[in-house]
Amino acid sequence: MTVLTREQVRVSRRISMVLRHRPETAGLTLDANGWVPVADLLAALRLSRAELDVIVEGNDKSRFAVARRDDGAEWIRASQGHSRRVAVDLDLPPVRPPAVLFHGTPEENVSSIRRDGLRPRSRHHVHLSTDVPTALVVGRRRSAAVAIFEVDSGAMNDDGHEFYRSENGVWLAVTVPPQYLSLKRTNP
Ligand code: HQG
Repeated sequence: MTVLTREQVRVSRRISMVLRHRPETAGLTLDANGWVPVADLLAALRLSRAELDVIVEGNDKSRFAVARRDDGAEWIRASQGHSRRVAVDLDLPPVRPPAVLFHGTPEENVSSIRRDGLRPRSRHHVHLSTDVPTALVVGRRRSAAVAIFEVDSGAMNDDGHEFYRSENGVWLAVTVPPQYLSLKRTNP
């Protein structure tokens, strides 16, 4: 995997913004499952195919997926993270999750999460990590003081709550009710 330059990271962020949150700012419309033709994205963002390929392949979290359709046309979408304001159904099958998953969040959210559980907020899903280091990275995007919740995903799934796994390995659930959450550690 190549490390992206600062300019490529900037373009990658712009692609995330367009494919997850605001396609209309690039004059694009996502299909029902979040895909747009690669050719349309390239034209809208004035990118070359080679530039896009570097960004898709060098992206640190494989945020974008490219798929070829029967007619040969290639389409691209963000694998997860869409805003609720964008009507996208990723059409992922429910999958049995690992026994536990983790969620990193700023400490200031702890009491509210203990009371209400994890909510998707502005996105379609709550995002969960398979390990504590990844959850710490997610939490640190927002605060230096991070709390880690452990999710009893096995029990939650046994009780009928569905889980999905995005193409880039992020675990997704619609909500996590408080009874499945335990605070793992604060300020590690
Ligand atoms: C919090 C990035 C108070 C939640 C990451 C989080 C991830 C509550 C924030 C992906 C709450 C929402 C998603 C409640 C949830 N009370 N706070 N009841 N329920 N929260 O950004 O998980 O780099 O929508 O803990 O790596 O931080 O963009 O979710 O702090 O995978 O690809 O509300 O985004 O991926 O924030 O991050 P977000 P997230 P990318």
